[in-house]
Amino acid sequence: MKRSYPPVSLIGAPTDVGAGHQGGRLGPEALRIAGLGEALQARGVDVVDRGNLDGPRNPWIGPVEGYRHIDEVTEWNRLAMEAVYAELAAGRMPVLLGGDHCLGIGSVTAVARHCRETGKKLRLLWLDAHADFNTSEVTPSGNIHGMPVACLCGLGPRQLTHLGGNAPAMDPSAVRQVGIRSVDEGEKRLVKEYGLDVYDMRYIDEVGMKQVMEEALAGMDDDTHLHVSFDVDFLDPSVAPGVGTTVPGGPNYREAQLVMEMIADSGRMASLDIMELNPILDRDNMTALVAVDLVESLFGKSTLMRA
Ligand code: 4U7
Ligand code: MN
Ligand code: MN
Ligand code: MN
Repeated sequence: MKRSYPPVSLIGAPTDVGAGHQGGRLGPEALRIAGLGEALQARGVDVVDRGNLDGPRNPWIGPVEGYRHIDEVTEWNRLAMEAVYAELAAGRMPVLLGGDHCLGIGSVTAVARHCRETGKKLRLLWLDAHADFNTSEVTPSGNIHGMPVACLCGLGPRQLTHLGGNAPAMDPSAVRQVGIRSVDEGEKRLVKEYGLDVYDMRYIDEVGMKQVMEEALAGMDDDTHLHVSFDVDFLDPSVAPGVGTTVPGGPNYREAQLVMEMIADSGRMASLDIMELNPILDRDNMTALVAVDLVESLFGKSTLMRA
């Protein structure tokens, strides 16, 4: 089916304050150079590039009480939240270009507020090698890009769990995680305790990506706002080496395309993050180019001839 999409706003968030490698702050520019805006225009999408948010620089110091750069992380997320919320309120689809995945806190907090105000049901699809459900007590690194899902569900420092006001952004029951293959020991306990719906690589191997996506996208209706948070390390490092935290054994190019095509077919995606691209660790911008290919599929590009 040919769909029409709401107008899209690209928002660059050039920071790596939440990560353990520097270079993610170059991600938005690499995605632009790979032709993200033009690719969406070619799909018939009306695109405006809002440029980059301007937050604090990366102080590049170690963790303090289990968190690295928490004040800088908070400020970047406040900026991201405001920018994403403004686009949603204007009836546009925000596409947040990371930057590291700590920015998912601000992005999804804005989406949750928008859902509350419009009576929509939030569904969060987290495409990642990692569960990003660490806390200061269990994190092996102190890096806050390993904590955004926990913060969104109310587990974490108050300045991040309550970024949007007086309550956490969402309930764990709205989360679906696909591609997971690296979860730390203490994190695993929390993921189980909070009942996250995790489609890990073992399950993907056993039942196939088609069934996984049918399950992960099940139960949405006309009133569902689907937010896709795409951590590029979701992909197998052979197709996407340009990330700080590669984990072998991820979805290959074709499996990832199927994921995006099935999201497009659902017709529910209303906001998107593209996170964790690190051009310093990439080769010839190949990871950014793959990300752009996948985003084209998210907006309905498909080679399918049999439908
Ligand atoms: B990403 C890690 F220990 N779990 O917390 C941690 F393995 O946003 C990695 O998914 C987190 O890329 C990766 O530091 C965060 C580590
Ligand atoms: Mn992540
Ligand atoms: Mn990851
Ligand atoms: Mn990462």
